[in-house]
Amino acid sequence: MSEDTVRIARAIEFAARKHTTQRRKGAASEPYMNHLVDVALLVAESGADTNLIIAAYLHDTIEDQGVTHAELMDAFGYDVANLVKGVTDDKLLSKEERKRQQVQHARHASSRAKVLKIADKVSNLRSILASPPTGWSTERKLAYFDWAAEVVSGCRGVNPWIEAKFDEVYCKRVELPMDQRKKQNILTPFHSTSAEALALKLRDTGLPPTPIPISTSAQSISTHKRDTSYRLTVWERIKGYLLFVLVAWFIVGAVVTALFGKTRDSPQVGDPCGPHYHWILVRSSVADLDMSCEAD
Ligand SMILES: [Mn+2]
Repeated sequence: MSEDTVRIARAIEFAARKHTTQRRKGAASEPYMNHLVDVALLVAESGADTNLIIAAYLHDTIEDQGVTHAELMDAFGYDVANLVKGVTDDKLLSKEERKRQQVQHARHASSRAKVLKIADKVSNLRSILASPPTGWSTERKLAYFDWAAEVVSGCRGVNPWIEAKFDEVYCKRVELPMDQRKKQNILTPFHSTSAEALALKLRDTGLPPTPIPISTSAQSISTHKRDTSYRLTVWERIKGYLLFVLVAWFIVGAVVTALFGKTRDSPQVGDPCGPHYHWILVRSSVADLDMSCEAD
């Protein structure tokens, strides 16, 4: 058995022991180890070296279990200890400040730490979808997705395969319960991300050997045509209003005729109430005027 295999097995054992009592925040309260295995598998599939796979199993030991850099260095060497340190938040800072710093630090991390960072975010987003922490509203989940995307944006350009994995899970946030308008706002920026582009990203890396089927949600997003059923143009609105006024006019007219039309006699010539009578009055007054002119 190669030395690398033994070191990886040792890292799994170390992580399992350190995180024994820790559980994921999600409703399923999965053992924390599930997250570490998830991250390590992603990192391994992305084509990582042994030390990076080991670091993936250990990536939360300093942050969550108080393991020291020195302890990791003794057990797994300087490179692994540094990789873990590179993805560890300063717990003395406030939660908000830590989140802000993650975005900043991600940009300056080493290429390998960036891969680990992205894998960590992929696993976290998957967990939020599969077993969300109790009490988290859709808004809060979406905020986490967007913050994760911000961190990952500083890590891009190092490994297309892991980046495609992130994009794939990030797209799935439209499956969270939300109204149609919100969904529309979310989908809009993704028109440029096609399923083909995702497939190419995955294919270009050559890993894993068989093409990964892109999730139906990613396909539905990429092939999504903007739903314009409720987005009318100005002209369509004007036509709608005009039609409404016309129909309303006829209805009101019909109602008025039905109510008053038959009780009122049609005006006749000579009828003092009809329009012809007024016309006769006007004509006679004009005739009077002419006559008075002739008199002059
Ligand atoms: Mn983690």
